[in-house]
Amino acid sequence: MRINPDQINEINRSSAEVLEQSYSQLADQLDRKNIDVDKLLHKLGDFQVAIPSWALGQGGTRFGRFKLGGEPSNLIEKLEDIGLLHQLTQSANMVSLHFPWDSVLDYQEVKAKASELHLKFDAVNSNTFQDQIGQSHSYKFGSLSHRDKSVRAQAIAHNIEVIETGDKLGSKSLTIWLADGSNFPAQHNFQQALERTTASLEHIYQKLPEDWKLFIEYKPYEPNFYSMVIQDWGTSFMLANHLGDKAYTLVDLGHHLPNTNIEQIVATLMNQNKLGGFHFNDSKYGDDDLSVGSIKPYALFLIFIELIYGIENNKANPYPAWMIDASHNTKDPLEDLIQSIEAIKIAYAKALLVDQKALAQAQEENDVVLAQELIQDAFLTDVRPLLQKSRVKKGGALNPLGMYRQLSVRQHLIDTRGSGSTATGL
Ligand code: PSV
Ligand code: MN
Repeated sequence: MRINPDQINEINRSSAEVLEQSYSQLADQLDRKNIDVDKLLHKLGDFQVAIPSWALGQGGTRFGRFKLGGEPSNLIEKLEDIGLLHQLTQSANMVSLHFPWDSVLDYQEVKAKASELHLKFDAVNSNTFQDQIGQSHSYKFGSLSHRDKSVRAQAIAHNIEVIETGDKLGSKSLTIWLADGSNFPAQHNFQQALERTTASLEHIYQKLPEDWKLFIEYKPYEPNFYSMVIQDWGTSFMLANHLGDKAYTLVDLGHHLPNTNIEQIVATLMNQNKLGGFHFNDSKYGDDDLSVGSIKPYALFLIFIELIYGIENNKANPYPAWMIDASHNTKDPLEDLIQSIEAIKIAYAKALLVDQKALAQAQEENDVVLAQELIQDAFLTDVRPLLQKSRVKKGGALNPLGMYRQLSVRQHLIDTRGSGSTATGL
């Protein structure tokens, strides 16, 4: 489905007056604080986040999966859904593919569809956490860390194949989320599992094209519940350092134990020029279960303050590869992604409002109270008119979620794809 741009403009027009009022009020307020509003609009307009191809269908839990209807059942349809999201939000011009879920049968067709929708291919993801039909060896007891050399070889070969596929599509990075670990004490020899993983990663790294990056994701638990081989940012950082300049740590917000100070991890990694990738989500208890900003929007804002400081001051750290990575079984995934994009941009915009000079001064003077006031003043500013203005300027929807509903997009997708169509993914 494609929305006619005239239709977008027409719906926008019905709220244009209200937007002008709220926007000019906010612009005046920011002006008085000497904030360059045009610069802000540009930064917000430029911000793009990758959409994972596996987030377009209804998520499941180990207890089951509920029917959604109209899910994309092939890669072309997945691209079309992301194209729609991009049309509405103007902030989702990248797609992150996951293999073998996204088998590419015709590269030309896939590339042509992506360029028609103004989409680029971001990081590609390998999957050595599930067994595929016809696969010679099982990953039940691990993949890159497996005791058996032939299982490791199979997992290495899969990662290399993913690089080759991504290369043909124009991707420039591989993300490895390694699900290997152990479910029970004494199941693994920790040191040996880490040694085998390091050696496997070395093989993959050798095959990485010169202009590519390798992102190493970490996760404290799940699918293994006693230990994970790459359990935390320290392990990921150590591996990335060991492999070389093209290897980086990837921070997924949901992959921390409760109350972890993620903003400090971000700052440390950027200081070391090793923050490569970033997965957005939110969680109450664990992993990437909930929509971005639905639980801890203030924590996300604090994280963005560090990200912005790092982007501006640690030039040797690459610009992070942003992606949304959330999975739950209740919402329409497209609505969820619209909400997530909005939450990310709200946190980003608020963090951009922080008066960096005044903050540095307050820190210099150990003025703890003023430092807090400065960031909270930014956090408490309603930045939504800025987001709306920047979207409308780019041809997107003033209110993406409202427009999605007004145009009955899901019903349209159900009518064209059927109520039983299912997407591959988690
Ligand atoms: C599993 O936790 C996970 O959500 C990881 O964060 C990966 O990025 C994603 O799945 C895809 O493998
Ligand atoms: Mn992730």
